[in-house]
Amino acid sequence: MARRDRRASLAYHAGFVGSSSKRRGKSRPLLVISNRLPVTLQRGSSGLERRRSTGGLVSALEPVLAKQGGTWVGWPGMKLREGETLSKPDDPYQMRTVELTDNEVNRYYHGFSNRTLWPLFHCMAERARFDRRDWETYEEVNARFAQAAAEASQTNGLTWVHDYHLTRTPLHLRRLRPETRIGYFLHIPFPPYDLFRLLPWDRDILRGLLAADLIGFHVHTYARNFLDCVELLLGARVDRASGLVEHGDRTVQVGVFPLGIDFALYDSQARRAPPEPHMRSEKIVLGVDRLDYTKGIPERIRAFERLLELHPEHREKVILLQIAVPSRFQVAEYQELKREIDEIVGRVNGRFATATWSPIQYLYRSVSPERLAAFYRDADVALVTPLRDGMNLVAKEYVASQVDDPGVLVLSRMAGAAFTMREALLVNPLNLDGTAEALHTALTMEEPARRDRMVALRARERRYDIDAWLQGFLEAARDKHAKLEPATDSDFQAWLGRFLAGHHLALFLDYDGTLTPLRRHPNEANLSSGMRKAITACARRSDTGVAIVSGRALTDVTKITGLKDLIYVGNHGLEIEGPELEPFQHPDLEHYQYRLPDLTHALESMCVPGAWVEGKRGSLTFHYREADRTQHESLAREARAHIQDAGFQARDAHCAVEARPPVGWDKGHAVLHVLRTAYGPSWSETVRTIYVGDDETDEDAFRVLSGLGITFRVGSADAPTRASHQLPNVARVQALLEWIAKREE
Ligand code: GDG
Repeated sequence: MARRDRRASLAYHAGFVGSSSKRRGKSRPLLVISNRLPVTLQRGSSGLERRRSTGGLVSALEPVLAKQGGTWVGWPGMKLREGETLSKPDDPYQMRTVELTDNEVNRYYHGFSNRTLWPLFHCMAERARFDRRDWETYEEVNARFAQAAAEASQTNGLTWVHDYHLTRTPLHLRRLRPETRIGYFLHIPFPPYDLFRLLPWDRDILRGLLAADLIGFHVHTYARNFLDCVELLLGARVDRASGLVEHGDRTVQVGVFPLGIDFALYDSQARRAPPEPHMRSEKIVLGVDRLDYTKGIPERIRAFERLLELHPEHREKVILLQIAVPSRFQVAEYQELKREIDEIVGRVNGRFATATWSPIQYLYRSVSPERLAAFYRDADVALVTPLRDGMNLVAKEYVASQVDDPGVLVLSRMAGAAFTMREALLVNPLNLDGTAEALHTALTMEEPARRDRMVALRARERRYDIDAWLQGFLEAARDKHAKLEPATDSDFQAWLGRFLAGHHLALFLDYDGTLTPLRRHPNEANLSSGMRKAITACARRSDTGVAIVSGRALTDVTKITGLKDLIYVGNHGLEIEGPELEPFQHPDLEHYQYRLPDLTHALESMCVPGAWVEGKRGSLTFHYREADRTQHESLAREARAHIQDAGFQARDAHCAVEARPPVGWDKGHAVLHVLRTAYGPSWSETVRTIYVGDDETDEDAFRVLSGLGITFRVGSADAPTRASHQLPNVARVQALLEWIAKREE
């Protein structure tokens, strides 16, 4: 075999990012977070015993950390007793445990991870269970992983979060360590938009992931699905060519990094492994999987049965050796699957077995790496037929182990591996006849043809091995300059062109944080001349009405904006004024005005330097932006308590707490009031509505306009929002207004 043949090239790696396959330079310590640690603990007679965990993620990452060093944060699989530790002095990297209660294991791991995300992400929606309590526990546990990582994190290294169990961890970590570099890699498929949106927490998962700086997938299809979801569900701007997402005020990279294996290790293990006594004179078709319904084991056995029906010449000459490693046995479906496989194996063996031959050998256990190496090396065919699989490492390990007479790989086209392993015989795992025929082709293929295919497969896997994957990801993660070009007129045209065509526009604009950046003191937040011009140009159009909507008192927002002929909404909607509009004042405002002095007094008495009270008619805001950061939380807590004691509603704003009369009237009510009074009760038929705002209080307007208008949330996109679109900053708001002002009549 042309073992040193490096000519076979692979354009595939030139994905969105991470196209390099250069060897690693100076290595930095890594912080890896995954659900499971690479070792699983068992308590035996001699105390704690460590076993290597089985599964693709550990196979991929263990060699990386073993060579590079660093810290691995994860769950050890059981509860440790007082004084017990997992680590040993000669471990090449540190392990830090996250402990879980039985309830958490049930709801976070068996529940949300394995009964919700796992089936849904593998496009098996009918198997997915949606349970709010599972989700809540998942959220809590994800936050705990982030906390453990923050405690362990090195200052200069990358924190690398792995897999579907921890989709919310990047967001929790970002809150704890705003400046840290976060990478995320998903080991399973990412489903298409139409399936993903079945998840009641779809947006939360996306926001959780987008808190990372770099999000990696195995293949382009998954990355494309993810970008579709981000665009359609979060209204974020995406650039598919460069794999960039504008998520609020941050740019996130999305990359394709097909995982490779430690090729040299599998190659050398195969050369060293002693012959396996299980291997007999018959040809061997090998299957190796965790026992999982995604792996297509029943279908595989039926396809093998079909081979024996269609091509009886293989009877007594071939056996299927299926190794199935026990997995997730607490989940009922896995027990059911185990029963189903037992039955099919029994039936097929019963149907075809002779005195000296049984067609299927089924090992329901894990085998040692040495034995696995021998099985891989000596199998004539590897039958790898998952119904869906993120990548599938077994296919790659088999190829790396073909050091003698080359075998043939029969591979499901539904595995991520099929995107690159083109020289395998690719099959549809649900088409039993097709798989049986491919198996027949594999078993009867002449040696030169087998060799040609295997040479190409091996060359690619040797070149794009685990080191290349690691290097590609780390290089991309270090790139701090990836930035999406700001939104342009063509983006605005795409979002709004058809929506606005031929209609009058009611444009609602929040003031602070939307039309001006937030300043130390509200008095300093003046409109720039460019913004002033843009608003004026919008208002000048006969088909556009502009309203400024603010939490400031009406007189204050009118004065600081200083533009005539606009509608002004002050005090979060409690006061409204505008040309040709009957002035509005909420009837309860007077009543609450009399209750303000006591509250003002109470809040002023707790003002430390940098904190102050802004009085308004019937409401007030307690500001603490300029106070020492360490005091922020306690100031907010104390202010909320005072506000509630005084009978007002407390709402958090940017470094401020607002005291609002509890009258069930907010910016959303005010927007509807303006629309109805200015445009009549059928306003939704004649007017198009756009609302642009940056904070929590604007969510009330986003909520009432959902389905009725187009809404933009400005700034950070980490908090949940009802807005249909995102804008990163005030400059883009201005660009949007400029486009609105000059749009076609
Ligand atoms: C997830 C994704 C993706 C299996 N049986 C034994 C054994 N194994 C090892 C194999 C291989 C690993 O387990 C299985 O990896 P896969 O990739 O096939 O599948 P998942 O566990 O589902 O992994 C998958 C992977 O993550 C990585 O991103 O490829 O798509 O689902 O390494 O060798 N190892 C030993 N004895 C066994 O009996 N020693």
